[in-house]
Amino acid sequence: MKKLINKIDECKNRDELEVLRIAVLGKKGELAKAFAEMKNLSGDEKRERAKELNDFKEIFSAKFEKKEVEISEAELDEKMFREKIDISLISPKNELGGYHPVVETMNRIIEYFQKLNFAIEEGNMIEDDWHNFEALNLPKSHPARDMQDTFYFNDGKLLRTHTSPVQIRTMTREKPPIRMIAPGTVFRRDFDLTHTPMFHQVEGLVVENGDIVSFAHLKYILEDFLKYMFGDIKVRFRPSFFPFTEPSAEADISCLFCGGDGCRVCSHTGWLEVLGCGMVDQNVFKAVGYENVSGYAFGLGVERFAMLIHRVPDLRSMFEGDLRLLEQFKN
Ligand code: 2U9
Repeated sequence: MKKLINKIDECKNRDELEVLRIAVLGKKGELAKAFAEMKNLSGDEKRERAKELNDFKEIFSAKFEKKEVEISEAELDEKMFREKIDISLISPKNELGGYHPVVETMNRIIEYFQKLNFAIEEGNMIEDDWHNFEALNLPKSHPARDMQDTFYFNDGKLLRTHTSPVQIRTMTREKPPIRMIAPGTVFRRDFDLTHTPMFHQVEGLVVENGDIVSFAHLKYILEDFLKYMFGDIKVRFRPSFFPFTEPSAEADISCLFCGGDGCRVCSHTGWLEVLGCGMVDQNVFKAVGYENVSGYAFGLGVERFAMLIHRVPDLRSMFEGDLRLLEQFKN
């Protein structure tokens, strides 16, 4: 029986220990057998043997329990070691994205006007004929209204061709003074080297009661804005025409590529056209029910700004999502 006690030390894990427990203390185990064999002994011998066996059971059990704890602890240690997390390992590189150049440019434009207290109005991409054309003094005969130039839905609604309907809605909702910009997506049936069917605009509108807003205000703000966007450049205003402004002008900046000497990009003029503007046509004010007011408005294409700022030559690269381009704009 002593040998059985030594066998406890030979057990290397829980399973071996359990096998031993059943072999010794189990119903058909060594101890049960030894007790059964006692029936042939005489009274005194029986008592002595019973004490011997009970002592054995106590010693065996005590040692067995101790071993059980030892094995549990060893197993836990081993598990902890096996499942250890090495917090000193260098983690895989986490690639961060960045703003698309169009978004980044849009944000920079918004930032300029926000500092001057212009409100930002978004409006809807689906518009009706009145807000997109009629109220903006675009006659029924105007080519922009043609199916060739505008995306129409079957119910007569359309995808806005500029963000101007946002200004119309703001004016019909609010009274002057108004100082706002409308940044957003616009749609035109145009697709070639310099036009895409979807692009982004920022338009601005300032309206005051009475005859106090002049072309000088418009010139001052836009020149300051263009210098903020493009840095150290010259700005010039050329007479132009838009149905919704009178008088109208286009603003040019000195060519970013040749500094004004003339190159292929500026068609050897030394100037790049960057935005349109003008005093809001009184017919537009009439359409929204404004009387005795004055105001100026302007509009620009965000993709064109982004291309000029980043010296990207091809408009289509703004829409392709090519990582070789985009990865240069990571933060
Ligand atoms: C209202 C009154 C007037 C917005 C204006 C332009 C001139 C202009 C073009 C720039 C490049 C469109 O993206 S582009 O093709 N825009 O030249 N936009 S004045 O005039 C308004 C707008 C709303 C109520």
